[in-house]
Amino acid sequence: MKVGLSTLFCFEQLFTTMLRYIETADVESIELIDDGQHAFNESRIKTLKEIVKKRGFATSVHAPFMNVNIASSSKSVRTSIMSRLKKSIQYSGDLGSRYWVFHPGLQTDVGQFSSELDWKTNLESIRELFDFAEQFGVTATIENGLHPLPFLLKTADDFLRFYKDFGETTLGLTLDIGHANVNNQINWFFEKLPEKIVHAHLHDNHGKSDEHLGLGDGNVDWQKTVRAFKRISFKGTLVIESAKNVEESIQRLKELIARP
Ligand SMILES: [Mn+2]
Repeated sequence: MKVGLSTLFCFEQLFTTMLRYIETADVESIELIDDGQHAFNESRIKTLKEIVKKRGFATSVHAPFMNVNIASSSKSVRTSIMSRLKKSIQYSGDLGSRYWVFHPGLQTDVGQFSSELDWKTNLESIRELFDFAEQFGVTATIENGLHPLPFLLKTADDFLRFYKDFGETTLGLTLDIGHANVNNQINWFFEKLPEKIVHAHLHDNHGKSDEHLGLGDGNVDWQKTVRAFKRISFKGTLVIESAKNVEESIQRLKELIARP
């Protein structure tokens, strides 16, 4: 199990400020966000590659997510979203990132009349992204969304239905513990989908909203959660995705991993 850090905690700051943070981060892996002020371009990828090489980091990339709905029922909107996401996949390939993490689609206004259309569009987009990523040597992985946002995939049962409809696949799940906590789903994901979990986002909350707190600042039982990752023989990266108390969270996680 590797310890990683998401740049979400400095997402509001300049790209150059983010670079300074990752140059000194005490982790094995960095998750970069291809959105907002940190959105990738060719020269930024070049700079990132130099830092990644110097520090010996493994990397993953968080796909653009602001105003992104892969289940959009508008053909032109969906085309534009998919082309932006594919560009992100190409950059991730250039960067040499193992995983490219993306959000499931959202129920649209049409969903209340025809929920199957949203579900079907979501499946089609996921297949397209997963296949596209494979061509660039990147593994796309889908993250569990959370209530009250109208994500089509939130609970372990949503994912069971999804995998049944999607068919035989190596598409893995990025288990977001904070999101799962809001939906009371942490145990269910470990119980129902242990072999699908390939990557993870760790942050805390009080079970009501997506607070992205430091580990131990909400009500997630981290000792139990880290034990659950050990129990399923998780081989991936536990990425700290807290917006604050990042240093403390890294140290806490390292201690929990070292505990027998
Ligand atoms: Mn997340």
